[in-house]
Amino acid sequence: VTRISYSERARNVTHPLSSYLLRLMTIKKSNLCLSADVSTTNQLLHLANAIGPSIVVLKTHYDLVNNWDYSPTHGTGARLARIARRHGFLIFEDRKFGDIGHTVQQQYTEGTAKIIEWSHITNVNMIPGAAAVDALAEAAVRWRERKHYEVKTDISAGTPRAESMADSDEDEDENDSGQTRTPVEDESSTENAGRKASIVSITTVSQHFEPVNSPRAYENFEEDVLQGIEEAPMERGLLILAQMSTKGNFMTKEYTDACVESARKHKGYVMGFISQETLNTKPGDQFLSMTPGCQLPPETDDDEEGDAPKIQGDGKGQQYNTPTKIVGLMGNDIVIVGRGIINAGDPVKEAERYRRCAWEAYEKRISA
Ligand code: UP6
Repeated sequence: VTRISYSERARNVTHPLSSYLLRLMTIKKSNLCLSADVSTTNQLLHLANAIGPSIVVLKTHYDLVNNWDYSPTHGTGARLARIARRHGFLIFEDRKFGDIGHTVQQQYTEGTAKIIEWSHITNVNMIPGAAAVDALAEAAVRWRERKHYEVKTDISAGTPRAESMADSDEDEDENDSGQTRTPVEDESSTENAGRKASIVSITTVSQHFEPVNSPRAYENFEEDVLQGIEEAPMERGLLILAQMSTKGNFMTKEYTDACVESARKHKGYVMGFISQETLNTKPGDQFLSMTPGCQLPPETDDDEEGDAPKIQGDGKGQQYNTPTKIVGLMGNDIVIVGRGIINAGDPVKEAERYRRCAWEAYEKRISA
């Protein structure tokens, strides 16, 4: 269990997206990922907008959404990407690829969903072997090269950036939370120079950024925080499904060790693991561990963590631990919470309760 702070790790980690995420965590004081397992586009975008300030990662299962819109510029993925940029969080499509290398490459970059276009992070179930990781890494490099080329040609053509999910349209209906929000950057009107000038560096802002302790404090979220968050680097990252939260799963220690070996081979692409414990065992390992299977007992009057008995599982194989155990004891970096937040009476308030608990567990860990 590491006692090194997220900000220090951000300075040392090789993967640009891991570094960005660790800085985001420091600025937003959040190590919370929302698992947005809902069945309509509206529900998904509404949740993303409402809970965006509390989270650093939003996890999707795009194939749970009945009316997922596949349009590369106006579809669900593109709109989600805009909300992510606005609130400062990364998107993680929990695709759990698990096939031969050639097939996973196509599933990642082609087909209906074109996951690589809108999702910063995805994951792989390495049961078919490490070749699936090699293949996804190769696909990501090819994609990155193509994007790089597109941006260069687009800049010379006079527009500030080119992403498949161009931000300049007037489509604002993801604001169906009822709140009107100003986009962080009006990309349609800025030139590169203007854009750069409007982005305060993360270090500058983290120096004067006050801790956010209540939902109220988020009222000026955009002004106080978002101006300090640069856009996510145009890189893609992978998490390897090294351990599962489910009862009786077949992920042996031998399998988990092989996942770590594969991650070490692809430090520029693999950000870390979906796991139940930190898997940084060798000096120099800088992987993130993101952990599902997290619920808090219902809140009682005087105790946030709840005096109520621990929630054990969902009766369908899922097993739960509290943020305190996941982050404090097992040394994981990010807790992944789905139904614990989504099914609460007030999901926004509940997300804040999870954020506070997981963040306190982290603060205790690094100061122990
Ligand atoms: N998930 C797990 N356990 C794993 C890997 N992934 O629960 O080992 C995913 C599920 C779901 C989310 O696919 O999207 O994390 C957990 O949701 P919950 O908090 O509602 O149980």
